[in-house]
Amino acid sequence: MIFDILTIFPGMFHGPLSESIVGKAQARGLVFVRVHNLRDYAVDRHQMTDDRPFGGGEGMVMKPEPIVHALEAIAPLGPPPRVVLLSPQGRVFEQATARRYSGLERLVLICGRYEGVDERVARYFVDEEISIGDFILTGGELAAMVVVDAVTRLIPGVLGNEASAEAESFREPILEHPQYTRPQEFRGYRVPEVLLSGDHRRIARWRRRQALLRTRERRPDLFARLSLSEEDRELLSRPEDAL
Ligand code: JA5
Repeated sequence: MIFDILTIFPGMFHGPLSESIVGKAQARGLVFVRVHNLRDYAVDRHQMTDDRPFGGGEGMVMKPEPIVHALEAIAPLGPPPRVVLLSPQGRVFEQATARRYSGLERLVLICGRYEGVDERVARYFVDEEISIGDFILTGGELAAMVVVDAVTRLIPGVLGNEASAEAESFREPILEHPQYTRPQEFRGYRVPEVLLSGDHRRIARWRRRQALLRTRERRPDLFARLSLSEEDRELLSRPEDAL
């Protein structure tokens, strides 16, 4: 998988994508992340990548020429890519999007800055516009890194467990139960007794109840769509010590 990233801040990518799983995937030749400086494709002698908005208003807009020249320059450097623009105006990126991208040979990620990108780029030179969530960043760079990370871990061979990435798509949309490890007591806080009991049926029921409770509390949107079994309803209606 080849990622081509278009940005005016190429330095932002050097640390995060050389570390951890993405770094290892690059070292193993499973993914290639190439970062291109949009300033190198600017058309004027000041290498301007932004300009004032037609119609007036606050801030600056990214000029179309550097982006489109960069797209044309990198086009021959691999198979035909899918071209994605990161912006707060995009459709929300979710796990299904990551799964779809992981099947591609090549993805171009354009990082917007300032108040936005000239709309002609979004309309005529981009395949899709995506957002990583309902919050505003100072630019698309961190969002592009999120996309690279989420997609890379789904590429066969990267995690070493092909089956687990596949299994994620069939998993129930519910939050995970809480996890604990040693020591049994930390600063006076004890691990729930049930997890030390060795009673695997009881542990499974406790975990299911915790997962349901925290999903109801933290993600009512997910909880509303769960189809609860008879046992689930019973777990939720029962006090914890009656499990
Ligand atoms: C670009 C001044 O979620 C994806 C995002 C891309 C992007 C965001 S959030 N903000 C900006 C930006 O803000 O240029």
